[in-house]
Amino acid sequence: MSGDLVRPFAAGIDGASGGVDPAGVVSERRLSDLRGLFRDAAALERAVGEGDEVVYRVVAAPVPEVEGEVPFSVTTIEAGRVGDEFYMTRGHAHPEPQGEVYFGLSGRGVLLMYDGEEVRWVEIRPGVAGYIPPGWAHRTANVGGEPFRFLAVYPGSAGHDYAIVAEGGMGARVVRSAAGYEVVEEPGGAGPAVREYYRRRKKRG
Ligand code: PAN
Ligand code: ZN
Repeated sequence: MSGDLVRPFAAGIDGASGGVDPAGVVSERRLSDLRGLFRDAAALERAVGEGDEVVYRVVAAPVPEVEGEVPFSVTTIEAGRVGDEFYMTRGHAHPEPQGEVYFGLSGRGVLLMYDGEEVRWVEIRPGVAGYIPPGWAHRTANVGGEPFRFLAVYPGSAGHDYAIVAEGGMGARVVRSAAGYEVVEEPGGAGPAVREYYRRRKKRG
């Protein structure tokens, strides 16, 4: 494995376009990829029918997701809503309880974190770093009127578990309000199985 470690390099990070140069894997998520995640399923289906636009794009640097490496990527979330809920990422937990750092590049977003019991969130703007401790599932939402972009840096052995968020939720939703946005907790959203999942992983961390 260690023989495959990448050679030293520098990458250009373009906060205005979300580009990474050189780039590795680029992935896009459309509205239809986010079925089941927004509260207003009917509004989501209408939007899928009206063009199924790209909600976010992740451009990764060419660093493999293996132990010892430290992959990094830039996420761009477009501005928009499904019903009252802001465009957001699918959200995941790292099955190996590993931390992660987000760094705001452009626009304004909310980094939502959930350990199965407690919801925490921080606002990310250009120049602000958000810290995700081991054992906290995470999702970001664009709460502004322009694309929200951030750099993510995480251990290569962290892994990504999407099912646990798809099934158990994030304990809260980021929705429009008179003040702009608010984070609304959803008590009882996660069943005991989900709480146990996070509790177990947090201990291992
Ligand atoms: C980020 C996320 C990225 C997209 O790089 O993977 O923002 O979100 P989803 O992976 O939830 O679709 C990260 O947290 N990596 O670990
Ligand atoms: Zn992550």
